[in-house]
Amino acid sequence: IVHVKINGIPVEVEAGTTILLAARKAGVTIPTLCYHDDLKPFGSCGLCIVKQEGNAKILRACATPAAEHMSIITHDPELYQVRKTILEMILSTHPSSCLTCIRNGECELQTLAAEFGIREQPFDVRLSDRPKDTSSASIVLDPEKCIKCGRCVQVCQDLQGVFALEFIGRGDGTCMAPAAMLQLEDSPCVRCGQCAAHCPVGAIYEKDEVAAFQEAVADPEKQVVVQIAPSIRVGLSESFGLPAGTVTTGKIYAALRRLGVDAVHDTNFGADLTIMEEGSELVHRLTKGGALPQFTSCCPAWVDYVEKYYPDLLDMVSSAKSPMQMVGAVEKTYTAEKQNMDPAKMYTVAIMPCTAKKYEAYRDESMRSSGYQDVDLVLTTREFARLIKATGIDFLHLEEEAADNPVGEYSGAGTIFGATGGVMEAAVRTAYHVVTGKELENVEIESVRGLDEIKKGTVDFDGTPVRVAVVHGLSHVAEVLDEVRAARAEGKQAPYEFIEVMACRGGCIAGGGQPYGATDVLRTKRAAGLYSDDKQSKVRCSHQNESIKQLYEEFLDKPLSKKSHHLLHTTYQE
Ligand code: HC1
Ligand code: SF4
Repeated sequence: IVHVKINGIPVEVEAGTTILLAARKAGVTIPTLCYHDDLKPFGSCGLCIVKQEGNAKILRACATPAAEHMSIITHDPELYQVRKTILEMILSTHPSSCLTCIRNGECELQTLAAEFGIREQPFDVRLSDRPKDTSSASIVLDPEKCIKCGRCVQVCQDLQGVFALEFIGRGDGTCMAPAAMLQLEDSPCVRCGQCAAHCPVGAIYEKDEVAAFQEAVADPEKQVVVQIAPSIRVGLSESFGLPAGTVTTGKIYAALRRLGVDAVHDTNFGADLTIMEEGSELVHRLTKGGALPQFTSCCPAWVDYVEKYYPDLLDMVSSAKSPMQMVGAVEKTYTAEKQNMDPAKMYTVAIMPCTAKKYEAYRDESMRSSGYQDVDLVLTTREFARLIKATGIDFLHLEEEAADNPVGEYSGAGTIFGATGGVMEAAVRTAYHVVTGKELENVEIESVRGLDEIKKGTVDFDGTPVRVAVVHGLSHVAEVLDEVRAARAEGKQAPYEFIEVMACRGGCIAGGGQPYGATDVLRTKRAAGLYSDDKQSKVRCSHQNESIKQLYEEFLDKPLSKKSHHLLHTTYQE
């Protein structure tokens, strides 16, 4: 423990805590642009400078540990002026197109410029002449807006271990781009969108497809059917000023109807269906043979990553499609048939917390298993929030509504898919039943919950131990994959039967398309929202979902049937 004073306010912090975090504890915010709780201090923006009483040295609060008896001054007229000049210099290489920027109203630079009362640009403006990179189906890179804070590079290299982005050039001409100035689409980018979620300005952002949604709804020839992902119900609330973790499922359904859609569905139904298929696949591999461990397959950035970096392990990835794609395929076949809709006129939309889902929907022929594009359009949570606001819907005061069945019914197991460990927990609830014929007494599997990077455990299936691992954040995924690869090279099985992988830290609740500002505090609150929703559900296991049972009885026959394989499974590309 060290004792410091921040502007005269005494605080105690653990040894090693930075001045920036000590100041937060004292209730003092020091401005920053490059700093982010998820990342190592980078020190590129210089805004967090502070003074130490009795010492002329200026310190960077983000990178300097608080030392015993330090007395820090965070704000005075001189620091104010230096910070203002830094901001003015940043603005001298930044366009003033705030009104037309995707981050208008949600930009960290804009907020600081407003707080510091910057009314003119005292320096000559020099803008980057590098063109926008629109090659990716998921994200857009706009070098003109880049403030060179380095967050995206750190996210991509350190959190995700992908190295799609790096610093290119020097001085004024520096920008963040793929090596050799490749286009994003030709780079190793796996479209996770974490760079966009961490960018403080509008230099990297989701591909905005709100207009396509509006056109579809206005088209009398189209029947618009919308599904919402598990983590939308807990993420969207923040865009409307509600506390993190607030679940707004019923209001989201109501908002969709106000937007004019023809049917409201839930990806959670697809999550239950995925569990039936993926769980049966696991049981098949365990009992009849097949590559083990089996990896989950619902996260498209993870699938992209394993295809690009570990193609030798692709046979271990479950062939089950993601819940989103399963829902799309079911909507254009079973639902169309049942509800007398013409699949050719159906326009299927998925609201997702994820930028990679935009790519997944178009990735290959297997995503057209209904005979049509199974999912026509993917909007991220942020796009969805803008759409609701632009349509003048008073979201906070909407009466809750229900989804349209059958693709609106789901179990609590489907809901928790959105948090790291949730797919594993859901799978165990059902696989236990498939293997033993019994129901789990306690369906809450605490060992796979929480933000530990790699969670391991053994589940007892009535005498048969099943070793599981859960990993999130692609750089940690690489650690597990290296272990699996090394075991295979020795002709052995790594010590797991089933591994859940999510590309983003925390899982989909902190996906690249969720509201800005995710930190571990927020991730924990968002996950808690999903777990409490599960706790309140009457049905908590996928195999107990009546609409799923009916789908098999009326249409698919059984998990892994020929029809299930055709509609609900896919193959991977080396
Ligand atoms: Fe996810 Fe999934 S949980 S991948 O994180 O399996 O995006 O929320 O929709 O498809 O169900 C995302 C979330 C989501 C799928 C499900
Ligand atoms: Fe890197 Fe993910 Fe951004 Fe691609 S989307 S550049 S992989 S952080």
